[in-house]
Amino acid sequence: MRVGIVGLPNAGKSSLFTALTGAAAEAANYPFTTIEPNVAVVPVADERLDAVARTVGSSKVVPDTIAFHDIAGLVAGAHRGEGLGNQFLRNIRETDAIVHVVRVHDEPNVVHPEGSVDPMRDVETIETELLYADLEQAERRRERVVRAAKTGEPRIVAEAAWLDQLIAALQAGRPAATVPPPRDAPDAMAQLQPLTAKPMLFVANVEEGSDEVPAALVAHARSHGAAAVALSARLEAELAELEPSEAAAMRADLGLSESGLARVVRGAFSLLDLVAFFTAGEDKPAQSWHLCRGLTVWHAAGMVHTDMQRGFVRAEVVPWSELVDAGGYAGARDRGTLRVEGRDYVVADGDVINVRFTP
Ligand SMILES: Nc1nc2c(ncn2[C@@H]2O[C@H](COP(=O)(O)OP(=O)(O)OP(=O)(O)O)[C@@H](O)[C@H]2O)c(=O)[nH]1
Ligand SMILES: [Mg+2]
Repeated sequence: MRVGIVGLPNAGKSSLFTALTGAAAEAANYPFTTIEPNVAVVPVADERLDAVARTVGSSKVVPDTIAFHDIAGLVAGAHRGEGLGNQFLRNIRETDAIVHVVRVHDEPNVVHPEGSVDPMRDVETIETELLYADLEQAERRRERVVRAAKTGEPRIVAEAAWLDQLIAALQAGRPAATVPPPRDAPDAMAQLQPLTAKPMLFVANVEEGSDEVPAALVAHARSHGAAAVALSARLEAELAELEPSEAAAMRADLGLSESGLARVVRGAFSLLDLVAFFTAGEDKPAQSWHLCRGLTVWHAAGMVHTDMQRGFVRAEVVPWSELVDAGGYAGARDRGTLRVEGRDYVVADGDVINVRFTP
């Protein structure tokens, strides 16, 4: 899973990124600190995976990861070439979701590119730039598709008509997500990868010790099918440098219940409606994976290895808690909680899966 971080210069993107990695992405008090795309790969801790690994005697635990892409700040007018941000948007076209960092804290020492702190104005600025970036891309694509549509091929004709609709929507300020692709060209959206069709998680960068998302931002997120969490990016970046026990003590002092980062990771996952499944064997790694809800064990096999999908025969499936309860695969087989499933079985959250395949 890949996530792109967007926001105005100095909104706190690199601080959040630093917090996420515990590493030191450059975070400094002047706009455009980030001029190279930065990618942080964050493991998604899962206690269920740890329990499965212990039960079957796995050699090691390999949690699934989220890759966060930190890019330069966008400014109003980025689509006309203002600032540096626009050129970096293409680095996040291939991500699955967007984290939008909004400055809420009022620290006078941190320069604001617009001269004042106004979260909802800033949200609109960024969303407008995302719309323009999509519009530019859709127009470029339409030029090519219109030429190709002369052949009369139904798929291309349908895509051209869809692009007309999409362009009109973007011009009217509506996100690409509101224009579903046509039946004759179902992959048109996936090919274009518009930013405004991606699930969005707002991160309100609040003052230290607060964990409240401003009501207007909550309402905005809700009306756009997005989610919102609050944290102090600077505080989280500082806490990431401490020992976990020290960080927990400091969090308790500040009255913060949960790590802001746990909220970001959970928020990102809930946006995408994913289910976790596990693979594990004795003296083999125990691994977690994430798959869109509703997909089958055949899709799951393809995530683990293309050979497994190609040569798929059947899968042995057991819910993680049943496996732990039965003390291992043999016990689960005896109890009948380990089942044999065909390729159309829809994966459930927490399934432990062993694929049988012919290489
Ligand atoms: N008081 C306070 N300052 C913060 C917070 N988050 C970030 N800052 C400060 O704001 C400044 C800019 O933060 P960055 O994380 O570098 O901002 P950015 O969004 O990556 O900025 P660009 O890369 O220039 O687009 C730094 O001096 C941070 O220490 C916060 O939660 N509270
Ligand atoms: Mg930065």
